Amino acid sequence: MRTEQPKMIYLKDYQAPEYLIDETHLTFELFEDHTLVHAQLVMRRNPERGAGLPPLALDGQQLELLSVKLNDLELTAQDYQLTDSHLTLNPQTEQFVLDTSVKIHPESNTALEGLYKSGGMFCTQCEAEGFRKITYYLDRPDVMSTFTTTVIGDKNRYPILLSNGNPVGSGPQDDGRHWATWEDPFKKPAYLFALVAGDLWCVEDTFTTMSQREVALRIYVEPENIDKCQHAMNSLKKSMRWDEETYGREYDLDIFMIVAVNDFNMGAMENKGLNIFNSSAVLARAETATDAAHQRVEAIVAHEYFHNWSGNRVTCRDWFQLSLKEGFTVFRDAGFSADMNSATVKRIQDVAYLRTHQFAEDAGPMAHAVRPDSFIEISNFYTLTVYEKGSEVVGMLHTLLGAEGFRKGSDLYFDRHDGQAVTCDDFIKAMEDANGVDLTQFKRWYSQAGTPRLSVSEQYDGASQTYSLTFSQSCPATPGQTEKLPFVIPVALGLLDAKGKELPLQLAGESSPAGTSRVLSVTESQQTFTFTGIAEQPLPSLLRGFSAPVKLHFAYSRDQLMFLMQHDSDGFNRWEAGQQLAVQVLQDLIGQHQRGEALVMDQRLVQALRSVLGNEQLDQAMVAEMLSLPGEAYLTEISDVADVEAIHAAREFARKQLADSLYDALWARYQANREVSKTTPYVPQASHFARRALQNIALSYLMLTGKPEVLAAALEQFEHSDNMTERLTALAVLVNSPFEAEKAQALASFAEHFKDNPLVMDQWFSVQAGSTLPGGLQRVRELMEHPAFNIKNPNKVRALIGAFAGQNLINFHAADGSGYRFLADRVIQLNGFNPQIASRQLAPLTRWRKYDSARQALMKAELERIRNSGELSSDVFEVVSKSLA
Ligand code: B3K
Ligand code: ZN
Repeated sequence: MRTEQPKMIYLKDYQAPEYLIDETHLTFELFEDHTLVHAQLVMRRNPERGAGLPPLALDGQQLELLSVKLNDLELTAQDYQLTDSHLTLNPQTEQFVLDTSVKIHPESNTALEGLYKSGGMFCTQCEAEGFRKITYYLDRPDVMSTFTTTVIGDKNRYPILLSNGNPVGSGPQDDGRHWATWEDPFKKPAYLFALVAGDLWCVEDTFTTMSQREVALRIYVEPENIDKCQHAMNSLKKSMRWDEETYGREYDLDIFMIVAVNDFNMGAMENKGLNIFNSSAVLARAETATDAAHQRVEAIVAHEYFHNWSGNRVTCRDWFQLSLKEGFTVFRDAGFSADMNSATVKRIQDVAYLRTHQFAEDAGPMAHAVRPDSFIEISNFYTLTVYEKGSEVVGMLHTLLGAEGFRKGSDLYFDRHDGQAVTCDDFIKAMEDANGVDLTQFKRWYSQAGTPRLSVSEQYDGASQTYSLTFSQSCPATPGQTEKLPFVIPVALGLLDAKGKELPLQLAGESSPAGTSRVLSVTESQQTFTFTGIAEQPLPSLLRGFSAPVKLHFAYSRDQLMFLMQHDSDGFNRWEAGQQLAVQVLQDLIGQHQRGEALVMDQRLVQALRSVLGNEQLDQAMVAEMLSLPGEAYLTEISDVADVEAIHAAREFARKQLADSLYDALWARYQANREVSKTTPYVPQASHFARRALQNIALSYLMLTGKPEVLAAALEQFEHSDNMTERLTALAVLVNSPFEAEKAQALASFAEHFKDNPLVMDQWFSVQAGSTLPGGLQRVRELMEHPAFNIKNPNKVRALIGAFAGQNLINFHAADGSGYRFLADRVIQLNGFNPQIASRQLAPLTRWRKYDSARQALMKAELERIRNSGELSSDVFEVVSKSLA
């Protein structure tokens, strides 16, 4: 908790550190009621900062200082200053050795930052600024040191003692305790430090790198989870190979370890050689984890592994540069997932997520640039903008430079900056130098917040056989940024003739056509491109593969969208045409609902989806994606004022219409796929994911008809599936159905069967929290009393409270404000023990400007109540104060 008003920190104030740390030697003595940390730091004046020996201010929070020695001489209280955030002393020489001993309390650390206990295990989370809760240090990423770590603990409780690097020694002590020493030869910032101690089992494997070095691979888990590690291990080996083949990056240490912990604030952490994971991002097997969970494990294992180069070997100079490692690493893991599964489906899912959630962030009070220029609490900046939009920015470079040019740039970046802490500008500079291009204007993507709008108009001239596209770009004001300069927007496009064939693309001034799909670079506020040799009025397929994170506007008719759905050679754009058609149709229905009219749906949507459903050639995962209507959150994001009831009513009406009209086709595909599922053993691979995705979306439509044969099918799937993907969907459709007896029975039997598996119980909570039937808040309140719920566990908070506020819009936005009050109460409660989770859960309330004036007033009142609720963490303080500003 803070004692004074939190301060804003600015990028423009960055200065290199006054002192450097070359070596860090740590000893941890673990006890049940405290831990002792002895640190020996080999330090020197930073030559970059010139002559003189200014005071040395070490970061440190919640530490009880026991002793300080400078060059072996014990200091007394007159020799240093101690505040609740710093230890300041005066070095006498350019080089010196500093020894400190502190006492800390991991056993009562509920914020899950620094050293803490999860169940019976000690673990750490230091990014971004958690290391200062372990020992006094220069806790900033541009201070890089080698580390030697000795851990001492009770042999029975903590048979496994781990830290970063390679193991160099271990042994028993006389007192029933034992020790282990680890040495990490690669210089790293303190945020990559990790320690684990516990009673853990491990799954072992090896990987031979491209230069034929053998690396030991270990995944450590609590004994009961030892049967759920194979998928993560397979994912790890695939990631290691892929990074060698795609980026030329080889692993460096002799051992790579992953540890699964149950209490973790986010997905996982890339600590050098010792990744610590939320158990939800490691454990997966057919019976307990869905296909989506399997894919998430694969992606997160890859992401954290890829950080070994993009983040660890080359790290960030300061936290404003966070996207340097995160945006790039998300881009890398997306490429990996695309290669392992269906690339088009991966792109569709990423874009749907970005447009729903990142665009909303970019339009709200917390909007910030990919490289922010100020923050109060860095923990609040692990955002969709830094991660997902940051990845889109790297993706645009890939589009503009081409795969080969991009690889030249990444090679140069890694070679030039290995072992350094650098900036986004350094990354761009490497791309420029490797390709001989000037990316000055492109860099605006790093500094300007907000989602650009790109409007496109066309002009066809039959006489000269020319076709022109005029692009106009603009970007809305965001907090602290009113004027925006034009971005570089890569627009991948094609032109279709009346038969759906792609036309050769030749721009005015070019001597011959260059392909049928190409990338235009839009760099001005308004810019026209003219194609020649166009014999008939074409239909443009714009922004293929979503080549830039913008809101595209082109006045497509519904018939044109149906045409693109059928004929576009770009799979992403076929899906996108269907989404745009659905948006238009849903917006009609929303209007009708608002005017109190009877709802009448444009049957072209039915017709379009009928043909998708009948297309046996199409990848079944694509069919499933195309059958999914835009979500309520996306419909909210694209509304000026979101009418929660109208959006929900319109979408549910459309779903029911589709279910009734397409019943036979849905039923046929459902049954065909369920038959295959019944007789095929579960394999986590794309073709199986695709079959189950179509089967499950078909079931959720079919259930809306309320027919007895569908209820029977749902019950059969629920009872007899051998995997969680089918079982959980069956449970979800029952939970959202009017069949009260069957629902109650299914929920009870599921809970009885899985009561000892916390990750499965999280899914049980989420399915109920997401039910849009009336009475949602009451159900959530009751579930908070369930023995499997625990508000101290972040996964439980996300599964119940997060799912309710983020996914159950009709219940959360109840007109009486009860949902808002409930969430504010939880935020106030969480603020008291886990500020990071409190601040994350706040997000739905920050979007108050999207709603009608009555809801705005209710949401603001809750934000004000939080603001006045007593002592706020800097995390919650920043979000609340920016939201109300
Ligand atoms: N780098 C970590 C995130 C740390 C979050 C700190 N509040 C996980 C990741 O992006 O790989
Ligand atoms: Zn990351």
